[in-house]
Amino acid sequence: MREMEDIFNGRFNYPYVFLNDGPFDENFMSMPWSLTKATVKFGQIPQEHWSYPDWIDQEKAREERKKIQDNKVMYGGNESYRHMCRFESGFFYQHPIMQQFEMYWRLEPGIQYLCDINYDPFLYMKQRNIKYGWTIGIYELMSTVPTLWKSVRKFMETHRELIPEHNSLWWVSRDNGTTHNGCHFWSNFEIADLSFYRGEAYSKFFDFLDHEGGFFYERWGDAPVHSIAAAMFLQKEEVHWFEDIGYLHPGWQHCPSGDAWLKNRCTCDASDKDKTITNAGWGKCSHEWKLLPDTPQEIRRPIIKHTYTRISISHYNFVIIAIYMPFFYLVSVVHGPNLLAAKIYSYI
Ligand SMILES: Nc1nc2c(ncn2[C@@H]2O[C@H](COP(=O)(O)OP(=O)(O)O)[C@@H](O)[C@H]2O)c(=O)[nH]1
Ligand SMILES: [Mg+2]
Repeated sequence: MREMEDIFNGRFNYPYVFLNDGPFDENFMSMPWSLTKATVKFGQIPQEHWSYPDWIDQEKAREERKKIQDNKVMYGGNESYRHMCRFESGFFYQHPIMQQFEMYWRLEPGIQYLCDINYDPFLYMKQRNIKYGWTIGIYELMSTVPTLWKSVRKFMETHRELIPEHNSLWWVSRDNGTTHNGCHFWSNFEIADLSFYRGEAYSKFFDFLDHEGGFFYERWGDAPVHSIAAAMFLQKEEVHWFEDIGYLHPGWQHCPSGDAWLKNRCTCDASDKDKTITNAGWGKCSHEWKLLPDTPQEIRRPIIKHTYTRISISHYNFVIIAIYMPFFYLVSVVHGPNLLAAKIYSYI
């Protein structure tokens, strides 16, 4: 949060929202006030957004978790991680605090911003009618989503009317929808227009996937769900690669190069092959985005040419949101220092 203030929000003062499945402790809630002048809100997630829907067989879910854990899949045996992924897929934008906001920017523990951001990405998107912004595109661990694409195909067959002809599906499937290549926007960073999630297409899509059960019987992440939805329902011009934003989430970083690196005072090393997403390997997806054909001019959704003064957006229409788990220190003590606990512990 301090970094966010330093590189961007200290000048823009967008409000922060913290959401948690349990109550926040007083100590945690007192911290942000020393870091920001912006409004900070804390919200508890309603139980129905962080629990099993009645069509899920919890015994089967437990057995499947065990199998996935035995196969050493990351977070394979973790039950709360599944609730988190389902919440981030279908409910965060429905939280009562979020109702007043039009757009959001997701923040997570352990991330770093590596360059200054000298303009307002919310307005940048708004002025160009961009619905979804990302920095890192990466391949998925396919063992977490073995049947996701089968479900997506079922949805596509029954909801053709929701899918525009010039979508971005090529980015997630190179064989005309037969298979999923695993490319997804790494959703630990995303700036998006909440109307995308609240609209008919996404709502029906999430509801359909939720009934398929893969959030619990497999380990479907919100990243592939958001990404496939963006690819399916949006045209290329409505999705934007923030190539100029230097960003690190433990594991990978996107480091701008050339003029942007200098101008924005980046601290990262673009040639660091162990961290930087490049045009090869895991990061190939990012660069392949550029190979996606443009939507023909004549059928592009109208690009709204607002000027700053003509759009009546107050700062309070946009929000920076984080979800936080104060109990992970406890987890690390009870279960030993697994990767997740260690990461969260170091953040706390
Ligand atoms: N409140 C709450 N947040 C969680 C829980 N599990 C994960 N999160 C949050 O979900 C986001 C993703 O979790 P993270 O551990 O970073 O997983 P990764 O980025 O997929 O490796 C972070 O914002 C975490 O704080 C949970 O059980 N409760
Ligand atoms: Mg994370």
